[in-house]
Amino acid sequence: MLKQLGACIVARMFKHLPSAFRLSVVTVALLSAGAAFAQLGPGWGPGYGMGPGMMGGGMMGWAMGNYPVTPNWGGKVLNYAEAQSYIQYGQTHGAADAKANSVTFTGNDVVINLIAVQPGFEDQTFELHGLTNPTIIVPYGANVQFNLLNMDYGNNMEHTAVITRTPPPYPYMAMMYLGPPQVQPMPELPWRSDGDVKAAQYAALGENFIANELGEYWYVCPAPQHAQEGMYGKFIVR
Ligand SMILES: [Cu+2]
Repeated sequence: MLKQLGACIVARMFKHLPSAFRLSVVTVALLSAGAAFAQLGPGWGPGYGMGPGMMGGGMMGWAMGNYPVTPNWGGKVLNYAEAQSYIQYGQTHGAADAKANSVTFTGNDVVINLIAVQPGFEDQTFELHGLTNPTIIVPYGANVQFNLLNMDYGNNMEHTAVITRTPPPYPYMAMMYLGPPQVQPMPELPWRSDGDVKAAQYAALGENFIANELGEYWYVCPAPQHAQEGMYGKFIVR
């Protein structure tokens, strides 16, 4: 199991994020230790936190309803310029290999600025470094800041990512099939506020863990039908 970190490490990792994104990170629970639950950062409203009901991989908290991002949605809201800054930051961290469709990280501190359905890319995909659903490779023992920005638009276009040992293919209701997640799952991120990408606001979240178990995982969007349609990529700790 990938070990999740406490608040002090999360705070330390904030320095790697664009300033607009820093407050969005969820201070996650020590899942493997069964420890006390998440402290939620400023601006977190009820209903979007991670409660004891989700302990042990329960996925009951997923159905948040259909909604575009609003300033009060419970996570971080980025404007278009901030979203671009987030993407660019992601493209300057990790080494992309387009041929292998992979992004390899080195060092102890890894920041992954993943995007759900970046404009110009296909529906039901993740992007990083301009690659679609790339294999993400992190070193064993690294502190991983795993961020997600949802740039998709439209009803039922909430997305999130869970890290699991369960390989594809995934059924329509992937969430019922994935088993306990390796990292405490983030809530679903609502779709952007506007069809116009430059006028829109975007939902962003992040979580933090230590990649303290070698092996092959998958990052998967558990929203109904998304993983079935290919919204996943490989995640390797080596
Ligand atoms: Cu999705």
